[in-house]
Formats: sequence, C-alpha cells, structure tokens
Amino acid sequence: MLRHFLTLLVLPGLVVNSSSSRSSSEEEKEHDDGSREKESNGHHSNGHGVPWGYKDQTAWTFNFTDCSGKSQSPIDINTRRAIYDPTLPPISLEGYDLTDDSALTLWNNGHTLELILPNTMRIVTGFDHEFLAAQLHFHWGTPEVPGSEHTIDNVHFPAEIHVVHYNSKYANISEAASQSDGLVVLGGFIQIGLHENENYEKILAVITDVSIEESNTEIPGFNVRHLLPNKLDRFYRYNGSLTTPPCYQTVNWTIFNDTITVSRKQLKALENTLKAGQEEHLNKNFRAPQLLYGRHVLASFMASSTIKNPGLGRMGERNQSTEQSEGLSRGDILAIAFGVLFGVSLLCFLLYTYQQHRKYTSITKDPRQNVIYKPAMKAEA
Ligand SMILES: *[C@@H]1O[C@H](CO)[C@@H](O)[C@H](O)[C@H]1NC(C)=O
Ligand SMILES: *[C@@H]1O[C@H](CO)[C@@H](O)[C@H](O)[C@H]1NC(C)=O
Ligand SMILES: *[C@@H]1O[C@H](CO)[C@@H](O)[C@H](O)[C@H]1NC(C)=O
Ligand SMILES: *[C@@H]1O[C@H](CO)[C@@H](O)[C@H](O)[C@H]1NC(C)=O
Ligand SMILES: *[C@@H]1O[C@H](CO)[C@@H](O)[C@H](O)[C@H]1NC(C)=O
Ligand SMILES: CC(=O)N[C@H]1CO[C@H](CO)[C@@H](O)[C@@H]1O
Ligand SMILES: [Zn+2]
Repeated sequence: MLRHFLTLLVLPGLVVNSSSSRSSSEEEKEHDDGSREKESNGHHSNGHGVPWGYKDQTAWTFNFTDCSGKSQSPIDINTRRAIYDPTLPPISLEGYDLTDDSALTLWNNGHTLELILPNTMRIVTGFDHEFLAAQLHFHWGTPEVPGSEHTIDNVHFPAEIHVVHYNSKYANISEAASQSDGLVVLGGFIQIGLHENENYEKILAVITDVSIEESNTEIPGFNVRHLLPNKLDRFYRYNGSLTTPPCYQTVNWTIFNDTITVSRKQLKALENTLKAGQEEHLNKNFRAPQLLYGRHVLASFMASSTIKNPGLGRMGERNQSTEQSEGLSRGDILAIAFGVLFGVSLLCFLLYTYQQHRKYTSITKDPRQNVIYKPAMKAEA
C-alpha cells in the first residue's frame, strides 16, 4: 500500500518526465505499476490513471481540480519575506537508523526514483501528532537545468529530496493523503560538492538496476537520516500540497536551510540513468513554483543577513501580513520609486546636455571661428 500510496501521493516527484507528455500507453504502464506492487491496493496512484506530464503542467488542472487551488506546492521561498517564528518546535526523528538486516525497495515509478520506507521511521516532535514515514523520492533536472522544486529567492538547486510522512492518526498514507492534516514532507536541497556522498551512494550505486520504468530492486537498510542535511534546526515551514497530481492540499511542508552535497558524478547518475516509457529520459521532473495567494512562509531561524544589511528587509523583523504575497513589498516600491526618479533625472540631464551641445555646435559650427581645430571637428561629425 505504501507504494500506491506513494505514487498516489506525494511523490511529488512524479515525473512524468519532462519529455513529452505521457502517452496513454505510458499511463497504462503506470497502472501496471500500481497493480504489480505487492502492497498496492490497486489505486493507481498517480493521477488515478489519468495521464499527466511535466511538459504541460497547466493541463493538470483539467483532471485534477486541486492542482488549481490556492495552497499549491512547490513555491519560491523569498528569504526576505519569510517570517521568523522562534516558537516553531524542532523536528526530531526516530527509527531512521535502519540496519542492514532489513531490506528496502527502490523503484522507478515512471515519475521519480522512490525508496519505500517502513512506518517505524517517524517524526516524533515538531508537529501536533506523530507522522510515520512512507517513502522518499527525488526531483532533478539535467546537467544544464537545475531541477529542485522549491526555489530560494528564485534560484533552483540541482536536485531535491522529499521524505513523505503521514499522520499516525490515519490507517495508512492513502487514507491520510486527502486529509487536511494528513501529510508532512521534509525537503532538502541537493548540491554538487567535492566528495562522493557515501550515504547517497547506498541508493545511487544500484540506480542502473531500476533504469526501466516500474523496475525495482532491494537494498539493505541504512541510516536514512544521513540522506537529510546535517542540521535540521534551520527550516522553512508553509502549508502546501502534493507537487504532483492529484495535488491534494494536505502537506505541511518543511524545507531545510542546510543543504546536502553529492559529487558531480553522483548527480549525473540521478540525471541520466532512469527512463520513463521506452526511451524517454526521466529527468526535469519538477513542477514550476506556484503562487502563494497570501500564504506565509515561516522560518525557524533568523537570517544572518538581517544583522548585516539592516536596510534590506529582514527575515523575522518584517510583519508582512499586510502585504500581498504576490505583490510588491515596501522595499520594492521604494526601489521602483527611486528608479523612476533617477530615470527622469537622467532624461532631464540628457535633454539639457543635448540642448547645450546644440548651442555649442551652433556657436562653433563656423569653422573659421577656430581654424586650428577645424580638422578635428570634421572627424567628429
Ligand atoms: C488504508 O486504510 C483504509 C481504512 O482503514 C482501508 O480501507 C484501505 O484498504 C487501506 N489501504 C491500504 C492500501 O492498505
Ligand atoms: C503544520 O505544523 C505546524 C507545527 O505543528 C502547525 O502549527 C500547523 O498548523 C501545521 N499546518 C497544518 C496545515 O496542519
Ligand atoms: C497552516 O494552516 C494551519 C491550519 O489552517 C494554520 O493554523 C497555520 O497557521 C498555517 N500555517 C502557516 C505557516 O500559515
Ligand atoms: C539559508 O539561509 C540563508 C540566510 O537567510 C540564506 O542566505 C540562504 O539562501 C538559505 N539557503 C537555503 C537553501 O535555504
Ligand atoms: C502582523 O501584524 C498583525 C496585525 O498587527 C498581527 O495580527 C500578526 O500576528 C502579525 N504577524 C506576525 C508574524 O508578527
Ligand atoms: C478522466 C478525465 O477526466 N480525463 C480528462 C482529462 O483532461 C482532458 C482534457 O485535458 C479530458 O479530455 C479528459 O477527458
Ligand atoms: Zn516530491
């Protein structure tokens, strides 16, 4: 059921790949996918059999009405507008340190690379209930196109990991997925570093085994905590959705400020190995940032830039509830006002200079006025 679930849910990663939108045959494959999962209950997850793809994301709303809702994910996180909230409880994880006497299923669901997680892994503090793990998956791009879903000040990271949990008050993820307090996703940005990340290698070393859509393999359990950033105490929090159809607006999002690094070679393995359908490369499986519609993003930490740049808006100090989320901040308006003022001044100055120049030329245009400079003036003309 987890797999189903997964698919169903959050896999936000579902990628239908960038490449073309899925053909109906691909969709059928997805079904197969679901059905072949031992645990699946037959839902087909993604999209319940209705095809969707990353290439035409606006079309999602035709079949999945939630996808046009006002609490969609991912979003751009504007660090200047994030509201510092010192009361956000720290997140603590239990049961993440799996041992190699357990096995985990890794599979290519046609949208993403997904690792099924046991529900003994859980978030014990940070939310009003315990949340149990279901799966984790990734979003990525190509070597040329960074593929994180969330962006920080409009900048994408090369890739993003999502660890999906469901509220322990529900029987399973399928049931929780459509409940307003159903899901918690922990998200981390993946960047390129100098060294191979040995924890990511537990997954990436066998990625070629799942290059074909719907194929799966088993890997020994390991400490899944190590796939997340080192520091979990600095994070952003907002109310959002699954980033794939059916886009249920039931996700309590946590995006960590600390990032994860993998080697360039490891990132390439993620970007270049998987396929969706017969030949389509499974990459660029990220949804575009969605509008905030007045939502706020909280931050568990105060940006250091606050102290350094008191002039530039600071996380934690501004109360933005009066600002329109998609609108202009006071800083932006000031900047525009000054820009316009400067432009007008410049224009006046240019006009003035032009007039002076015309005066000057009319005075000096008689070459006889200064014979010595005559050649130079001709050259200039
Ligand atoms: C999830 O729980 C619901 C309610 O108990 C149940 O009807 C459903 O079959 C379960 N789904 C799976 C996949 O186990
Ligand atoms: C997300 O979790 C925070 C912290 O427990 C809570 O305050 C907030 O209400 C939650 N959001 C939703 C939509 O449940
Ligand atoms: C998220 O939604 C919950 C429940 O509606 C609300 O209490 C909470 O303040 C919201 N969180 C943010 C960051 O807006
Ligand atoms: C982390 O926070 C700092 C300070 O606000 C910010 O400059 C940086 O962009 C953030 N990075 C991420 C990944 O959130
Ligand atoms: C912002 O100001 C409003 C009205 O003064 C207040 O209700 C709200 O709690 C404030 N929000 C923050 C994050 O300080
Ligand atoms: C099952 C279903 O509702 N399918 C619809 C998905 O959206 C397209 C339009 O984009 C419709 O033609 C399908 O009927
Ligand atoms: Zn995702």
